[in-house]
Amino acid sequence: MHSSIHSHSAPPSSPRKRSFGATASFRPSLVPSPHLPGFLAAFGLALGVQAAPAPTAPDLVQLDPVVATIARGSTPLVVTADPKAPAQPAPAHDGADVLKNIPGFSVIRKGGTDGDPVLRGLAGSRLGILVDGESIYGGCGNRMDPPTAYVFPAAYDRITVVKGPQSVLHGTGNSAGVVLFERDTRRPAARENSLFASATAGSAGRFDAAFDARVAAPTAQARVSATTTRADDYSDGSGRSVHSAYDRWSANASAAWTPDAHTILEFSTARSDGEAAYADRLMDGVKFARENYGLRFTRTALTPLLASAEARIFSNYVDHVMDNFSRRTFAPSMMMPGRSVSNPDRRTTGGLAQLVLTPAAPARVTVGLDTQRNTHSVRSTSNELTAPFAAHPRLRDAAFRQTGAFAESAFTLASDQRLYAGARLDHWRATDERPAVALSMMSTAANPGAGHTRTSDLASGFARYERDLAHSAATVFAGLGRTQRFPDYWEIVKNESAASVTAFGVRPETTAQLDVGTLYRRGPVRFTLSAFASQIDDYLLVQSNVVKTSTAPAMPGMGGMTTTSRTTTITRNVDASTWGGEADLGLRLAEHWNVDASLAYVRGENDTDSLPLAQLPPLESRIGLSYTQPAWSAGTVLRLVSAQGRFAVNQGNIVGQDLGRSAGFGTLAFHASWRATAHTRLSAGVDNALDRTYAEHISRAGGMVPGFTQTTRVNEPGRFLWLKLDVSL
Ligand SMILES: [Cu+2]
Repeated sequence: MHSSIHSHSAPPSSPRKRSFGATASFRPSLVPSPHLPGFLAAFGLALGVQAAPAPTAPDLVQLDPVVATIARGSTPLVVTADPKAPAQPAPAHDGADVLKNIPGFSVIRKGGTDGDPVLRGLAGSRLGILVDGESIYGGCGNRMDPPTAYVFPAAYDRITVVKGPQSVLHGTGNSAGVVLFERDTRRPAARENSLFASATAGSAGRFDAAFDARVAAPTAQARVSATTTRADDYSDGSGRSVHSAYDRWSANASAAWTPDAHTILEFSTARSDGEAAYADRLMDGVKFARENYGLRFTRTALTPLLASAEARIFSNYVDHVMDNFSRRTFAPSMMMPGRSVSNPDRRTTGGLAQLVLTPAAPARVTVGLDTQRNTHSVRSTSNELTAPFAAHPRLRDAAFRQTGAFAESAFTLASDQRLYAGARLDHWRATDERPAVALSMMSTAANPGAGHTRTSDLASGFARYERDLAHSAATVFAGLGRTQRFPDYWEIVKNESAASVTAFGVRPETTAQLDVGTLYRRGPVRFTLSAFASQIDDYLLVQSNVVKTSTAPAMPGMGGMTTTSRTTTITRNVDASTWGGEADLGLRLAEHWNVDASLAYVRGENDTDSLPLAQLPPLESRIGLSYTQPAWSAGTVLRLVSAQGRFAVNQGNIVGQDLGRSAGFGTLAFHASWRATAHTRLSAGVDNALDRTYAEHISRAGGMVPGFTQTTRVNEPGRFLWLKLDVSL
């Protein structure tokens, strides 16, 4: 539907074009080239400026009657997707949901929303999430709010996934890869207005509405978007209700000044909030408020040597409240005898400055500096009736600061050969501001590391070679990358270590990875293969249900000792290795018939413990068959997931730990779409058409929620019907 996305995924008409495509995918807004108007139109900001004279029609016209079911790679290690398009499973309501149909991704389910995305078995901070180029770190110590919980897909123009440690432009520590949720700012040649609106209704009280309006003139433009999404508790395939209802909304506004074809100054702001039930724990989220401001400046075509300059600053504030009574029947428990509330918050601010240099025709070099700092605080109560949480002061528990310098270059060695290389250095600093460590809701211990500051200097880099074969019908690539990741808040502040009540001292994680693959595109066949093998030194393993015993005098001043034991969750460094890959195939069988198929696999070892690496999804494949006419389409998708017999109970990551073996399953889905007019599209689908009862291997264990049946894992929805209407003017 967006011309931008089509021009990006269309077969490159020349190897040179493709080389720029690959580079641009890594930092789209920095690729000025007068030879590539089509490509430039694909990417906002600087590109839009550059391409200003070429495109005359607004982006948001001509809706394709196609339902996205399996997103595929367009250039080596890069997958792009259209977040506004109808998709199966049901149109996504948050940032994790929208990544589900990209091979290699899986989601750790906790309830109806706010799942944690996982790429190649790596979760949490190993998968970078940038929203309009900005970092957002959630506030919840129990990981109710991954960054994707603050993403409302319909508000964005494009999702780009860069797999592997094969770029240094998007921050540090992204060992699995990085996901970019982006909006375009393009300077139009004349006044133009556009509007995108959509409404989705589905089973279990699902209702979404979204609009995205833009008023643009050559020198200035403004854009406003808003989204809302809600759902009641869904039922699994056996008709058991799952505590999963949610209600979320977002609003974005931006204004840009484009005094000439080479300059953009843009201010943007966002607000969002929500509530969500969690089926896997004792509390629900009653507030997920985000407040955002961003400012960016881009100037292109400065001198023959300096292709562009960009600077941006941002602020993200997240205020989260969770409790055990607002969205469920209050039931006193050992862990929480009273009405408990926790109110963490986090402020993340940061900035970026970078230059794109073109020292010689076949080389382009991006150099820059980026920085972010975030502070986290929390206040809580174990009895809201007698000591309301809001009456407590917010107590800061941790502060993080990162400053990095990076350089990444693209060389065209010959018309069919390219070399990419990059390096970055990061300085990290974290301060532990907790005077005491909470051992449970009811007890604390003095923090032996109170007030301590730790620092690390981390080095990352990569090199990749790409070559076109068979007159550009095929591309093969191989890259070596290394990335170092500083431990995150959950790893060093939330958890204990084996020997102490704090894990503040654990070592950073170092990943070395080989990425190889191929893309093939000729006639009716499209095929991509990405394979990887990695060695992860000091992998930050999170282990739950660790029993710690302590001995203390039975009574002060009296004789005798008592031994008490408690269970806790610790972070520890292990050495690990993983390998696997993704393959996808698109085949045009006949004029209107298409087959799409994908396969994703990852296997990993915890070499220190001689155990399988935990929280790895099993082998998964999807096969889709669709029939497409210009005005309508229909199709079916079969998803097959094998059993997972490789697990390590109680081991995992900051989101979840292994529960044991899981069964394989298959689900069948159907979809249809009709383009009623050039500007109106109606799509519908049924997911899990056979009403199977199943759970993803990596999903969280079902919790004890009053009025609900406890299940081993949080089950996926049963049969789910949805209907979506899009209008683009
Ligand atoms: Cu929470």
